Parts: sequence; C-alpha cells; structure tokens
Amino acid sequence: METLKDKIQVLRDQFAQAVAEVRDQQALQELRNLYLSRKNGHLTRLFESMKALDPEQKPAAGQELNAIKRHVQAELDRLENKLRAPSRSGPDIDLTLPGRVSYWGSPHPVLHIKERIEQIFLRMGFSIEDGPEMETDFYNFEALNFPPHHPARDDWDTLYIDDDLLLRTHTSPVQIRVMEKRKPPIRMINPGKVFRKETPDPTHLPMFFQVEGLVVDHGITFAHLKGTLECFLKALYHERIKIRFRPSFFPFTEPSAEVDIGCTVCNGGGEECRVCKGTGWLEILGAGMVDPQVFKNVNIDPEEYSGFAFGMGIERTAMFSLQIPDLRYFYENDLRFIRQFSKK
Ligand code: FA5
Repeated sequence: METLKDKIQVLRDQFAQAVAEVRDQQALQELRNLYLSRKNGHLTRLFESMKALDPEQKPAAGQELNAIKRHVQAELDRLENKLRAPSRSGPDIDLTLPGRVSYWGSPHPVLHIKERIEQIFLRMGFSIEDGPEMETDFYNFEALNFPPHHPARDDWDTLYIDDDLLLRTHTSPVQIRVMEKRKPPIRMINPGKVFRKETPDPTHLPMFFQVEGLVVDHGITFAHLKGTLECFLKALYHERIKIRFRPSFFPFTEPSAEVDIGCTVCNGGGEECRVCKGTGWLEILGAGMVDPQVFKNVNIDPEEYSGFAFGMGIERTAMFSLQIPDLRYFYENDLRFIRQFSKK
C-alpha cells in the first residue's frame, strides 16, 4: 500500500515538473491554487489524509508534510520574484534605441538674462542691493521728487493697497533706501519685481522686472553715465550694437534720457518689423543725473556729490536679446516656449 512518504515523493516530483513549465503570472497562480488551495489543493488533501493515521504516526507525518509545504511555498515565491523582475534579454528590449532623456529644468529665460546683467555689473564693481516690493508713497514717489498731486505720478499706473501703501511701480525707491543707509561712494544695482495697473500687450506687462542702477561720488558726469551704459549694452548684446540717447523727463533725474538700441530683430532695415514697428530702434531704459533735490531728501550735499541713475526693463532686454515678438509669452507657463531656451 502507498505510504504517506510515497505520496509526498510523488507530489514533490510532479511539482518540480510543473514549476519548470510556468512561463507567466497566470500559470503561476494556477499552480499555487492547485497545490495550496484550502478547498482542494494537493497539499491540503494530504494534510487531511493524516487524520486516518495512528496517533503515534502523526508527529512524524506532520513534520514531513510541513517540510513539503514550506518547499512548495518557497518555490512559488522564488518563481514569482523571477517573473516580476525585468527580463535582461529577449526580444522586447532594443539596446540600440537611444535612452529617454528626462527634462531637468533650467532657469527661466528672464531670470537667466537677469543673472547675465548682474554678472556684467559685478565685473564693473557694482554691488547688488535689495528692496521691498510693497512700498510707501514716500519712497515710491515723494522722496523721488514727486510731490502729492504731481502730474508725473499719472505716468505710473499705481496699484494702491491703502492711502499710503502701494506695490512699487519701479525699482527707483531702492535708490533712496540705499542713500539713506550709506554715504557715497555708491555704485549699486537692484534687480526686482515691479507692478503697474496695465493691460498686457506685446510690450507691456502688469508685473515685470527692472534693474535699477545708481552711482554717486565726487565729480560724476553724464559722460560716466554714457560710458557705463555703452560698456554694459555692448557686453550684453554685441560690440557693434547701436545706442541712442533721447531727451526725456523723470522728476528724480535732471537731465533725463531714454536709451534705445538698434533693433536686434531687423537690424534697422525692416519696415514691417513687429518688434521695433519699423522704427529701427528699441527703448530699453530710462536714465539721468540724480536731481539735486533727491540728494537733499537723503541728506547728501549736492554741492559735494553728483551721480547718475538708470532703470531698465528685464523682460524687454530678454525680448530683444532672444528676439521674442511678445512679452506675454514669458509668463504663459507654456513649457514648449520655455524649453527652447534650456541649455540641455
Ligand atoms: C522708470 O521706471 C524709471 N524708474 C527709470 C529710471 C530710473 C529713470 C532711474 C531715471 C533714473 P520707465 O517707466 O520708462 O521708467 O520704465 C523703465 C523701463 O522699464 C522701460 O524702458 C522698459 O524697458 C520697462 N518697462 C516699462 N513699463 C513696462 C511694462 N509695462 N512692461 C514691461 N516693461 C516695462
């Protein structure tokens, strides 16, 4: 008569053969059910057959059955791990295909230009200063020689928070903050966000970046202003860039100028150029000699010191540098646009 030992040996052999034939998860699950299912599994049935044994035979039989059960479970687990692991050979991998390169991100083009501007001014010995984006009327206007109700305030479409607090409309208030805390010589730039109540269009944004520049020392003249800006613009664009100074008005500088560069898109030759609108010139910044009244407001003697200041739009600079026809693209968060300027 076939003993329990014989039955276990037969089951072990059959199981080894079945394991060798398993190719996928479904076959594995079927095998697991066949041997371990609580209802009708081969092993379950063997355990049940133990009931018929004499009491003294049961401990040894129990040990043998537990051993084969552990073996079956371990084999099934090993097989499961093997089927889950990615196959390292076979037809479904083509090692000749190029790898998938993931996008690591890169600086936003506006921030990239901001960093380039900072590098150029750092090389010229300027420091980089900071100032608050929320300002008081005093710093944004009054100390810069805009008395209350001065019509020039209308040129800056201001977003007020209350009667006194506002979102700064330009980075010029940082001139005042720096001159209040430090005596000349001063040579600084301040890059930062500014806000204006404006409807966005190809050359205007309601939030944009400016870089303020301020130099105060003995004997500073308009020639220093011209030389510094020419040197900067040639470093940023190229040696042969055309630069033009136009008379302008700012309450805090006298004389004042607006600075244009020759159109970087049509080079001055395109009557239908969308960027310069056929004029051949692009306005890039406002500048001038610091007004003596501004010096008086911060207790610097205008008889002893003179200085120049400038304020430049970073998006406009980036627009001209990267030849982008519309400033709004910068903030639409379309990665297809942003990725064009990625270094990778
Ligand atoms: C000013 O803001 C003055 N604070 C500049 C200045 C500083 C003059 C120091 C004298 C001395 P203006 O409003 O022109 O000036 O702006 C300066 C630059 O910011 C412009 O030349 C332009 O490049 C950019 N800019 C102005 N308005 C916008 C706008 N809505 N969107 C994008 N860029 C703008």
